[in-house]
Amino acid sequence: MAKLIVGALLLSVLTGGVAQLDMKGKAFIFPQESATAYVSLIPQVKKSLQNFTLCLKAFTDLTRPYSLFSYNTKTRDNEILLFVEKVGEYMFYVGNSGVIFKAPLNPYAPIHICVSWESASGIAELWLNGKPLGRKGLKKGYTVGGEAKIIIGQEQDSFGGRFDIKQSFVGDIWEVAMWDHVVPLKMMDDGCHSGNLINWQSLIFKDNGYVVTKPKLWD
Ligand SMILES: *[C@@H]1O[C@H](CO)[C@@H](O)[C@H](O)[C@H]1NC(C)=O
Ligand SMILES: [Ca+2]
Repeated sequence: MAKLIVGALLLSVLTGGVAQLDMKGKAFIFPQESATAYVSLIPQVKKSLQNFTLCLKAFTDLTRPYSLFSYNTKTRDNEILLFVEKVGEYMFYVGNSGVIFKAPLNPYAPIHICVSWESASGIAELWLNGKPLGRKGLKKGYTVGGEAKIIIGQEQDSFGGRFDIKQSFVGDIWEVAMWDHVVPLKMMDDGCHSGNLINWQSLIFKDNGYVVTKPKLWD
């Protein structure tokens, strides 16, 4: 009973169409190319980051560039960005610096992508579909700002806006998770939903424009 009351309070406190839902088994569909459809993800805790891990699953048949995950602060564009430049080329940005990870071409299959970054060494490690694509270094010693807008479906060039239709995502995204530490990516084979910053099973988000939630098509 006490739990129910707390739940009701929580729902009423979340304003402006923000929802907190268990998205297990579900996916966001971005069904049409647009500069208006996106989902804002709200982290469970706001904090600056010296280390983080980010995982998500996606399916698209786009061959032009598109954004998978866009994290901006008020002062810094591309604070964290996962961006596909072209089929098989994954750009990963921290603090507006980017490195590229190249994957074997396999264009029309769902992807499970995980990336971790550690400030102390600057090392970024990216895994695609359970296989490492190597390690690169960027922004050694940097701290990622905590007051962020986190957006999937569009790529931000300002704080929560300036979207480019030609970088929009069209397709499905599901099981987004983010941690404030480096998680060994070998462990991420399946079930990567419960990050302590973004937790797919207790997702705090707001969808905007033409975004549809449906049962996921792929594991
Ligand atoms: C980040 O990771 C390093 C180890 O690489 C650790 O020493 C440091 O305390 C971590 N920072 C935070 C804020 O957790
Ligand atoms: Ca940008």
